[in-house]
Amino acid sequence: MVFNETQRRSFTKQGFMIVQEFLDKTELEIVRRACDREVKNIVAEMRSKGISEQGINVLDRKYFINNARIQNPKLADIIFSEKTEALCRATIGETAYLHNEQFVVKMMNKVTSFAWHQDSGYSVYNGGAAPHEPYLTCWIALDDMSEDNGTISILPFPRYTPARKLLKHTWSDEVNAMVGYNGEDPGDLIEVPAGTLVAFSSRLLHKSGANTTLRPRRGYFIAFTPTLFLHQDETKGIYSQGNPLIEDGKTRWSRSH
Ligand SMILES: O=C(O)CCC(=O)C(=O)O
Repeated sequence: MVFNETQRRSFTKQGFMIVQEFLDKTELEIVRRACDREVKNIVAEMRSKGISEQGINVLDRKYFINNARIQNPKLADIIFSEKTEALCRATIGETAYLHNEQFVVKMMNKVTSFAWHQDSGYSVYNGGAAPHEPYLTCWIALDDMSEDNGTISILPFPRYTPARKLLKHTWSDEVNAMVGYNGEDPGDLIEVPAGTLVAFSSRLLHKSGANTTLRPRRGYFIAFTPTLFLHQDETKGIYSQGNPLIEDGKTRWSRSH
C-alpha cells in the first residue's frame, strides 16, 4: 500500500489522513466476525454475572473490547502487516510499537456519544500515562459510517492550534466522559464506507455521536506509538502494549501463522 503526498501532507498539517479501502472484503469479513464473536462473549459474560456495567462496557449500549487478536490470530495478521508498516512509516516514522487494539461497538442506543477529546488526553488524564510524543490512532470503519449511526467528527489542527500540544482534559459527569475542548467548532463529520481507515495523531481532537439506527455500529482501533512511554507512576512500567512493528527502520513483525 502506497500513501501519496496529499495524504502525508494532510497527516502533518491537518492531523489526519483518510485511507480508502484499507481493508479488502475478505479482511473486513474477518474483522467483523471477530468483533461479533467478542461482543457475543462479553454480553454472555455480563448476563451470566447479572451485571449491566463492566468497566466502561454498558450492556446493550456500548462495548470496548481490547486485545481481541489474542483469541483471533487473523487480526494479528492485519495489525502486523506490510500495509500497517507502510502506514506507520508514512506518519510516525521508522519506529512503531503496538500501543492499543480495541473494538468500539455502539449498539442501538442514543446514549452512545463521546465528547471532544485527544486520545493522548485520555491516556494522561484518565489512564495515568506520562506525557509522551504523539502516537498514531487508526480508526477503521467496520460498517458504513454516517451521522445517523454515530460516526466520528474531527477538528483539524489549523482550526484549533492549541491541540497540537496536549490539552488538559477534565471529567464531565454530564456527558460521562473526559472533555478536552468546549469550543464552538462542530468539527468535520467523517462519513465513510466500511473498510476505510482514518489515521490521526493522538493529539487530534475528535468526538462521536449517538447511534440512532437499528443496527450496531462497529469500529476497530489500532494505535501505534513511536516511543514506549511510561505510566506517571514509573513503578507500573510501560504504558503501551509494546509489540514492535518497526524499530529504527527494521521490520520486526512476522505473520502469526
Ligand atoms: O468510535 C467512536 O465512536 C469513537 C470512540 C473514540 O473516540 C475513542 O475510543 O477514542
